Amino acid sequence: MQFSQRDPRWAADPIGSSEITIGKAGCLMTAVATMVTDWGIETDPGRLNGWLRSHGGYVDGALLLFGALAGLGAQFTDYIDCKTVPAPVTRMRDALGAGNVVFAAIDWIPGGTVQTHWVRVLALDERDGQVMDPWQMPGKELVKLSTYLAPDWDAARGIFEVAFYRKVGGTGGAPSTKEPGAQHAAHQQQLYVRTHARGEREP
Ligand SMILES: [Ca+2]
Repeated sequence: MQFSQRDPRWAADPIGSSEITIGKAGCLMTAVATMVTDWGIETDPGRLNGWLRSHGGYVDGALLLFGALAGLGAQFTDYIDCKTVPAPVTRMRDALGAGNVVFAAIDWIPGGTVQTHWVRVLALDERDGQVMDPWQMPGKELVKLSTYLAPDWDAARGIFEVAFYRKVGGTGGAPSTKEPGAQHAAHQQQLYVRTHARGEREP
């Protein structure tokens, strides 16, 4: 499934209880909507936003809680901060191969300060990949990862954060040996997207 955060059906809707719109800053929520849809829940970014609003899915108005999707059949399994280390490309590929879903934060103006923007990774190799980019206009969401890579960057350099999801009750592969322990997982459930607006700068 592909969705654009700028689709006029929901672009002007406020995220959660905030005044920030999906069209401006709803990249991750829109990408998440494609996962939930692919895993059998009939929804779209507008409806998912409403569900999250009424099910504790947002922190501070507009920040998406990674762990909030369990009620829709998507278990948040891990978050990797790779702003200062190479992104775990092999692990991401393995997760995709096992039928899991991977979201990545990229720098939408590649180089310098990171302008965080979330996309869903569909395929990945060392140099490039295919992503579902919610910023693109409706019908144009499938783009190359290299859209967001500076000329001297590979995939490991151009991905700054990664979130992994597994289908609840699905057959998406055996648990990884890198699977976080229970305590770690509980901590991860509290993680949310701190930089929520495309165009905003990191603190
Ligand atoms: Ca930048």
